[in-house]
Amino acid sequence: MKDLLEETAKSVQELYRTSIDPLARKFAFEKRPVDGEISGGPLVLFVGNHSSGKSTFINYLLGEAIQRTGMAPTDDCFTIIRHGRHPEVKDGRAIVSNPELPFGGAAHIGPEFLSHFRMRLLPNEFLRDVTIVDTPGMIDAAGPDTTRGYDFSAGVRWFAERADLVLVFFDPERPGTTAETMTELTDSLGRIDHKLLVVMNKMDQFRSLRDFARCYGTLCWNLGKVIAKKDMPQIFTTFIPVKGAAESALSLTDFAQAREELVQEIKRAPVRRLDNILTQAGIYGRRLKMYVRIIHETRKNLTRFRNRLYALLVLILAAFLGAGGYLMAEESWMAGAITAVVGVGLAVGGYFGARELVRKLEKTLMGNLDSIFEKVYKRDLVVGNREDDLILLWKEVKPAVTWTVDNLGLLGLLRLRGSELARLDECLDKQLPELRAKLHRKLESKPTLY
Ligand SMILES: Nc1nc2c(ncn2[C@@H]2O[C@H](COP(=O)(O)OP(=O)(O)O)[C@@H](O)[C@H]2O)c(=O)[nH]1
Ligand SMILES: [Mg+2]
Repeated sequence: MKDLLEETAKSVQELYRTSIDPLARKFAFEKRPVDGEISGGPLVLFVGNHSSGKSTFINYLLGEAIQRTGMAPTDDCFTIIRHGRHPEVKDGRAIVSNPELPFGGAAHIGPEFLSHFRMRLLPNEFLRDVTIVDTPGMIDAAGPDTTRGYDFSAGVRWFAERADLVLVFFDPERPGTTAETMTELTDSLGRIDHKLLVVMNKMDQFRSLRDFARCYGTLCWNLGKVIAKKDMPQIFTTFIPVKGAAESALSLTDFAQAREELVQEIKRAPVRRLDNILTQAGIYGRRLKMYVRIIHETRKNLTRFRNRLYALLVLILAAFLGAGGYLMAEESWMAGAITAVVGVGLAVGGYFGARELVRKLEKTLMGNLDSIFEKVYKRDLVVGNREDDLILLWKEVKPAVTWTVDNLGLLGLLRLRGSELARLDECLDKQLPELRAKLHRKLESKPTLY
């Protein structure tokens, strides 16, 4: 599996380098995942409100009491739990400054975050294939983050974007907090639903089946409010046997079974990782494509207008110079010279006027980006059923377009060449799908991995 992951990561890095990076650089597009992140290995993120049982579940997975657990918010750290030959704890600063680890990007979340960030290396077999991230409770973050002293949401988002599996934990006492927790996750991401698994934990605490049904209903209702897609994420109803817990009123066999299924899902993280490396490259590539197409179209409108203005000025200048020359030769030297000078004056004044007009048009065009998007994607919006996808993508791409143009100006960007777009298309429509097909063929020949 490790070999397959390395091989895929290498192929994808190569695709980035040949077909994606040159265009992204040319158009100052946002940074792609760095090579270390691509080859970083499977990551499973645990989120949810405090005391929903995240740390207890992690200890259960590892078969040893690694993380502190308890009813009070016991832990306010993001903890990466990773395989290492000797037990060791590293602090945030050491983690982000180590180029061999794929977590350097977390430095951007800020120094306060780093003081709530640590890594535990453990010689635990389970961690050979999966790295786990435990997080502090989420619910306390529903309001503005004044009490924590660091940007908790940014931390969760950063990890959620990179994770291959995001487990969202809830417990029966707080099914109503689902909406806040999910909003926090989905709002700024939108694209993580494929890796979300919802875990309704502490099933052993229900007093009756009615109690359970009510709670499950509340959870689904809240999920429905925040998940736009038709398909619900999978919900695992489970519990972890803890010492001293009261005897359960419900039969627990099924819930124990669900726990084993959940463990299997976590063990499959490497397979998800493979898929995600490709998906991530595809999403980045599609975003880049939309971004350059919109910039290209907007820039084309502007340069066409500018060129026409300049052509008009040249015409005016030529007409005056011509008339001046004619007057000089045929009528009077003075009249000819005056006409030529007026012509040059008009052209110079016109040039500055034209520059102002071009600037104004750039502003207008940038204010009308939505209609430019509709024009460029007219066909795709009408035919095929990709409309929602495209509009969602545009929502993400638009701020990037605005940011670049605000900073560099449309005319400060170079022209998009057909061959560059063709190369990107080839990567998105041919090379990436081929890589995926090849991968699935290889995985099918190793059914134990599924
Ligand atoms: N009865 C019961 N208690 C649990 C279960 N999972 C966790 N707990 C207890 O709930 C408390 C909070 O768990 P913890 O793992 O610290 O929650 P975290 O804040 O989400 O990491 C601890 O006292 C655990 O023993 C469960 O499934 N059933
Ligand atoms: Mg915990």
